[in-house]
Amino acid sequence: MRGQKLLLPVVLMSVMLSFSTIQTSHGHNLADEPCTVQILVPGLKGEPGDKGQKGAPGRPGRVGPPGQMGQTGFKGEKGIMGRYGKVGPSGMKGVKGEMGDPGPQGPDGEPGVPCECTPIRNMIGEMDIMVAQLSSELKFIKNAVAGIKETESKVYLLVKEEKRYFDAELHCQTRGGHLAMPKDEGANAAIAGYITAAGLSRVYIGIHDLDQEGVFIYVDQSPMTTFSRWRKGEPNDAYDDEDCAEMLSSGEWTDVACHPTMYFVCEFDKDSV
Ligand SMILES: [Ca+2]
Ligand SMILES: [Ca+2]
Repeated sequence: MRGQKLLLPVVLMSVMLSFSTIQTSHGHNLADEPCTVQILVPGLKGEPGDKGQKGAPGRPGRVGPPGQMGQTGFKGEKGIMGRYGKVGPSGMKGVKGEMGDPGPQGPDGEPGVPCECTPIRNMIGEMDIMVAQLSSELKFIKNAVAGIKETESKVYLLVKEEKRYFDAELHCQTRGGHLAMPKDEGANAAIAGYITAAGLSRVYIGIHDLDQEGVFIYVDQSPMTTFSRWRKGEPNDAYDDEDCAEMLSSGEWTDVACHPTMYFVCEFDKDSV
């Protein structure tokens, strides 16, 4: 650029000098001039040259301003259906429908795995015990319903379960009573009638001499006073092994061993029944 700027004044100077030289040439002889200055004068215009080759395409022009909105054209054809939209919110719960038909039976299941059976066996064992107790209670109630004998103050129950003396007393105690303890003729007769009515010949009653041989007392530890119904020749403590007592259907008593099992009669106070 600097070169171009310097070139312009040089050319102007040359033109001015050329102009003065031309003026001079009209008025004076050039050879007469004492100071000769070599002046460059442009030549005549030459012949037009050949047409040059086509130049490279120019750079793209700047983007023009936006055009005005065109007129509304004809309505286009219907486009293709768009994509489905998002799933909407859940609707209200519908009314319950009617029950369907039962389905077909499913296939058999696979065989089960062995279980930890000990706890289950224990449970079953406990349940067996409970069932046995309930059965016993039920039998007791059946007996009671079948026909309880009673006096003014006592209720007697014939238990048709063969038990040893101690077990028989325990059985009566767990139901709030004792083996029957006839302490007067009325009670003795009631029990005897019960045995006869049941078609039995003997039952345990609550009399023994376990604490002191030959001294019979009632099973509730009360002493035997004036009343007794020993059969003739009894008590005889046969074989030195008869410390308990039974009542025969006649109402008589005999001392017998305590370990044989037989039916028995319980008694309960009416006040506690
Ligand atoms: Ca005895
Ligand atoms: Ca005897």
